[in-house]
Amino acid sequence: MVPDLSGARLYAILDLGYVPEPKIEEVTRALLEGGADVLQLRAKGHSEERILEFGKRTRPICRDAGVPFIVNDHPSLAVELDADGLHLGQDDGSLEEARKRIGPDRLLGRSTHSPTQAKQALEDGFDYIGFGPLFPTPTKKGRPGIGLENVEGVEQSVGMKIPVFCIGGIKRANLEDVISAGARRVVIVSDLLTASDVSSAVRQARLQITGS
Ligand code: TZP
Ligand code: MG
Repeated sequence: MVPDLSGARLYAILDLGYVPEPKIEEVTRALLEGGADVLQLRAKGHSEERILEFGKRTRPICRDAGVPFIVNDHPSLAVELDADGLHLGQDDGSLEEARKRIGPDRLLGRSTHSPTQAKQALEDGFDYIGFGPLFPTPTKKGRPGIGLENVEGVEQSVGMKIPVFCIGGIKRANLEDVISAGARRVVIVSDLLTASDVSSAVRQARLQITGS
């Protein structure tokens, strides 16, 4: 059975662009202690061998905490690490191809950058989507922010069927605006990873999103 993300509100990404390698375990624990509902391992520019090593250090922490562990970009690593899911961008191949490689029991997520792509990902059969970047962000350079105008519409059309995680430039400082625009679930990367106290930053964001 594919893990259930219906209760997930805050999706954290362990992006190694922000986390020094010796701190991988510490930051992973802090994200989970603070209350992240999902954790993705994102290690752009590293070899599969290295990412496997990072995954072996983080996967057990997520398993112990009962938090779904998602691998970005690499189907073979998702299988090797026995991840709960795989996240794919628009250029990372089709759902069918990925499903064949990871089997029926892992989540498949897709990054989407417009309402059309969001609806397509739902039709294709993805289990959840990321929708953004809402605002320009150094974490994903070279992509314009798509703004808040379509958040409500995508929530209504797609979010009723599969989880929609708004992403990109979301910070505790603008979270209220994002939620007011209709977002129910968010991904926050740099604002959490660059906080002086990661777990309290997560706790604060969670409180803003869920009220608890
Ligand atoms: N996909 C769209 S925006 C983004 C990704 C991976 C990065 C979001 O990071 P941040 O630091 O929360 O803006
Ligand atoms: Mg990708």
